[in-house]
Amino acid sequence: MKDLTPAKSTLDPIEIASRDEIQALQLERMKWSLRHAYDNVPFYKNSFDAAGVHPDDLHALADLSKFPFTVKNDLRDNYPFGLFAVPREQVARLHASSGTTGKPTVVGYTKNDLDNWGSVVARSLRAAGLCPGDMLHNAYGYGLFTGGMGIHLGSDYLGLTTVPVSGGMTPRQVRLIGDFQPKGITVTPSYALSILDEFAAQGVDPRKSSLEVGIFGAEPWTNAMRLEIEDAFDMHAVDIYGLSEVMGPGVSMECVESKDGLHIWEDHFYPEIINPETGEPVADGERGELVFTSLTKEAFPIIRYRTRDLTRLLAGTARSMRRMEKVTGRTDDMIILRGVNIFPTQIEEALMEVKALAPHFQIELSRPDRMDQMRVICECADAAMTDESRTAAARQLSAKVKQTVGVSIKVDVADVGGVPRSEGKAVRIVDNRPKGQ
Ligand code: DLL
Repeated sequence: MKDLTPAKSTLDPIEIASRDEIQALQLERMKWSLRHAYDNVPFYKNSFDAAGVHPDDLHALADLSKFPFTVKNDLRDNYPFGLFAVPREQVARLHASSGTTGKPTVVGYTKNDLDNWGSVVARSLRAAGLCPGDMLHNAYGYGLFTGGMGIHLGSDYLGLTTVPVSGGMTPRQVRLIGDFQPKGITVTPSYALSILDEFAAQGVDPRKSSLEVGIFGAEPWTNAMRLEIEDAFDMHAVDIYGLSEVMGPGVSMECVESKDGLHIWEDHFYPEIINPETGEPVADGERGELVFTSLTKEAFPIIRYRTRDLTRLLAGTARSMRRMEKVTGRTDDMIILRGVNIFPTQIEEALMEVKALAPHFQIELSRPDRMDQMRVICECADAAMTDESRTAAARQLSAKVKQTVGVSIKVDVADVGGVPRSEGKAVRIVDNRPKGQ
C-alpha cells in the first residue's frame, strides 16, 4: 500500500491548532449556537425554560452539561420542519431518514451549512489521502440519505473528479472501477463486500484495481474487517462517521497515516460522552454514549443530541482535535441474550477468524420455549465446501463466540450467496421474537 499521508501544508490551520485555540473557538461558537436555537426554535426555548437554564448561563464549555438533551423522538414530534431555526425559504437542502420505523426525521441545511458540510467532508477525504485532481468512486446511496450527496459535496469542495455512481447495480460498479481507474471509493463496508464478490464473479483481481483507499462508514465495522478489506483490495481502509441529525458523513474521520480512531471536527461539532443510564457526562477515555452539539449550523441547530452510539473520547494524534474510538455498537443494536449483552460487531470479529467462512452474516433472534435464541447465518467462503467442513466451521464459530462473548449460539452455514447482500447499510439483526413480552 502506498503512503498517502497528506502534506501538513494542505491541512486547514484549525486541524493542527493548539487545544487552547480550539476551545476558545468552541466556546464562542457554542454561545452563538445555544442562543440561535433558543431564539428561533420554540422546542429549545421550552426545553431550556423547563430545565431552568438560559443561553447566558454558559460561561465555560463544561456548562453545557446544564442544558437538556435532545433525542430522536423530539425530531419525530416536530415533523417535518418544527426544529428549523430559519424560515423554510432559506433552507437550501432537505435530507431525511427512511422512516421504516414510524415517521421519518427531517433535517435541513442553509447555503452556509452546505458550505460547512462540504468543508468538513473535504477535510475527511483529504485525511484519507485524496488530493485535488484524484478520482473518487462514490457508491453511497444518493437521495434523502445523507451519504451519497454529503460525500459528493465534499468531493466537489476538495476538487476531486467525482463519479456519482450511488449504490446498486453491482456488476456496473466493478466495470466502472476498471474503466475509470478511481483512486478512492466511498461505500458502506457491507456493500464493499458485495462489490468484492462481484470482482471474483467477473474474474477480475481486486488487488490489481486502481483503488488505493476505501472510505467506509454509515454502519459499524471492525478492525478485523479492515484487515480483510485492505488485504483483498491491497488498499487502505479508513473509517468515516456521521449522522443526519448532526450533519451527515464527515462529523469525524480516521486519518490514513494513523488509523487509530476518528478525529472529530470539533470546530463544528462538540462531543460529550455520557453514562447512558444516568445521563451524567463521563471523563475522556471512559466509554459511554456519544452526544453532539452543533456549533455552526443555521437551519437545524442541534443541542446535546443523544446519538445512541457507544464509544469513548481520546486525545488527538495526527490532528489536534480529539478522537472517538471506532463505534462498535449502538444502544439500539445491543442484543441481550440470556442476560449477556452482545453487539453484532462481536459476531463479525469472531467470524473473521474462521477462514472457511465468508464475511457475510445475519443474526436471527427467536424465542422457542420462552428462551431467547440467537442463530447466526453465515456462508461458506468456497462453493465446493463439503458438509463435514461446514459443520466444522459452524462449530468453530460458535466456540469462538462462546469463548469471547460467553453465550451459546446456533450457527448455520449457507451456500455461497445465501446471506442477503447489502447495497447500503446491512440489516444485521432479524428479530423474530414475539413482540411485547
Ligand atoms: O449514516 C451518515 C454517513 C453516511 C456516515 C456515509 C458515514 C458515511 P444516518 O443514516 O443518519 O447517517 O445514520 C447515522 O449510522 O448514528 C451510527 O449508528 C451509524 N454510523 C455512521 N457512521 C458510522 C461508522 C449516516 N463509521 C448512524 N461506524 C450513526 C459505526 C456508524 N457506525
